[in-house]
Amino acid sequence: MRLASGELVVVRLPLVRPFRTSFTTQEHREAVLVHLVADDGADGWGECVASYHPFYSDEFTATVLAVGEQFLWPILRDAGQITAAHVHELLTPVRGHRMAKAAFELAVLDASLRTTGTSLADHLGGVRKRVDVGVSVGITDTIDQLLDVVGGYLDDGYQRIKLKIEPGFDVEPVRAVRDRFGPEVLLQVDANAGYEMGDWRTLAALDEHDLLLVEQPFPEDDLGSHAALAERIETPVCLDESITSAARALEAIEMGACSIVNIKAGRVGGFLEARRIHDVCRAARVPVWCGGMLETGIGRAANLALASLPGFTLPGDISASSRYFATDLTDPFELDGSTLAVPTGPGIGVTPDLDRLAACTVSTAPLAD
Ligand code: SMG
Ligand code: MG
Repeated sequence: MRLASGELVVVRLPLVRPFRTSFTTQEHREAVLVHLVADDGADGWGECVASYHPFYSDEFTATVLAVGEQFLWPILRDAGQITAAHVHELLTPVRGHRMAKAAFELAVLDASLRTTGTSLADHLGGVRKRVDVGVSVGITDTIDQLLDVVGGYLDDGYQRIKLKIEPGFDVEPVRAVRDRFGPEVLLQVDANAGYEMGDWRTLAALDEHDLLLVEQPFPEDDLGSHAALAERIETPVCLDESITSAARALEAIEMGACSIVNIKAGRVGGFLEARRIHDVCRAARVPVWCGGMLETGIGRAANLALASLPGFTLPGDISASSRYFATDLTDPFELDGSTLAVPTGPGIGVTPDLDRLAACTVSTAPLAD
């Protein structure tokens, strides 16, 4: 297809409760939506996972808008006939900005798959109609508050709980959740790089609580410390921020820095690179699961397609719409047990509700022909 025009729409949706991590507290989700239109009129949507701040990664709303308008859009517009498979390579001259690139690739995928009537899940090689999902629970002021929040999610049906941890909020909350809710709850923790190697004994103290994994304890460029930690603790080490490409995933696995990988298409530059990571991990018998970035229904639909691939054997951070927003941008995603349905319609299978989109829009920047 040949791209003719588009727009970058910044939306802001209040979260139903603030989400505190080791790096910041978020009260709303701000996202750049990439909307692209082909010369035959086909259009597609992609959601950029970047936040309004540069605390999880170096990308944020303003960088996505700038690189999108000034570099990514002109490259794709001027490339003539393209397919989604070309996007990653076409955008390679632009260094970094993987979240912005992923959103453009997703919009191209959505538009082109709508033309052929194929769902993203089928296109990627999905094998499941429903996927197991979990919920990521932010840091709370008190352990009692945490127990209330976790109890509410378990009542909702979630069977896998991820607790955000930071130094000073780790072993005690994990112990409290285990003691209150019992051994059958699938429990894991995410440190968002909040620790250093000197803290390894604290992380080792988590071993007795039978966790599925500990996610990204150390800074993203420090694979060596993750490998050293993995030698010293029993809980499997999972990487999130560190895994930026299939090559990096292979490197981390080969050096023993992780035995489980969190895949976020935005963090790795696109859904096709995410699939390559899935393939690399599957060949190495490393389980993967789909991470989340508080996406609206647009990004969540695409994540569900990714999570339907066979190597995604652990529940993803893909929760129901109600965990995030009073009203989502799309038809709401609703839990059935601890699962969500993989969209079956063409492309990502959802579109923004136009009234809701208008109500959430902060700015719109046209992408001209
Ligand atoms: O989308 O349910 C979700 C949130 C999952 O905890 C989650 N994501 O490091 O894995 C992670 C965090 C990053 C979120 S910061 C916006
Ligand atoms: Mg994480």
